[in-house]
Amino acid sequence: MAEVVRIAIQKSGRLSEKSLQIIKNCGIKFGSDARVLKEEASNFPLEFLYVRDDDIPSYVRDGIADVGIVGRNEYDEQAIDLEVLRDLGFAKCRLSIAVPNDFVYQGLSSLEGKRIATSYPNILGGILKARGVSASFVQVSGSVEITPAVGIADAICDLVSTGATLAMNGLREVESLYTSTAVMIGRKQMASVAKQRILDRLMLRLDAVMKASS
Ligand code: PRT
Ligand code: ZN
Repeated sequence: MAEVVRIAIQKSGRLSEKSLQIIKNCGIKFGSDARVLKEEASNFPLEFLYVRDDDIPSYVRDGIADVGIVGRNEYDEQAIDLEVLRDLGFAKCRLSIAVPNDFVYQGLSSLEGKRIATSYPNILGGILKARGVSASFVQVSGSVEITPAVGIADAICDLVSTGATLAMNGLREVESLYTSTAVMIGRKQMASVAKQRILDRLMLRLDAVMKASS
């Protein structure tokens, strides 16, 4: 059987459309029917796996996929040792600290001893540790913005793009800690020489597409 490179792409979410578009712009043809979970391109040895973004780093690590497109935030949070092959530039957002409007914020030290709700305890923990601040984390996987209002956190650390969600929940962004964009990740060593050659061809096209749009 001829070798193919498998790429894991978010099935449905903020990364999906642009991930597919960038591959299409490489001249690669495929159906991208949202109901299928796996499909093969018709004119390039590339196979698509449509999965949840959270699963992409471990799928690549375990060899279920060869490469994947995921937010840098998700990749860094999982701390799985892979290679960032390309920064794709889309899905830009920042990971920020936000506090209720009446919270007196004078820098990260104001978080000392506070409860911070976040879905990114590893990234946040690393940053606070480096800055000598100790706080406790309330780990939530969604609706982080409501936690101060319901009394389970003093502040939050979440992704922000427009800031509208924070404003709607009576929160104020006080510090941006980290910025993220979509990245293409892969293992440090491809599973075979044939796969590496296919990936090299894909990267050539991708670089041309990114250069043309910059
Ligand atoms: O179902 P699945 O697990 O695959 O998807 P998901 O719900 O976990 O992820 P999804 O699709 O919401 O986000 C995928 C990736 O998009 C994230 O990992 C980020 O890399 C990137 N991204 C870019 C964002 C945002 N912008 C963003 N604004 N991810 C989430 N948000 C959320 C944020 O958490 C907050 O709730 O949007 C809200 C804030 O938006 P604004 O515009 O009101 O500031
Ligand atoms: Zn997810």
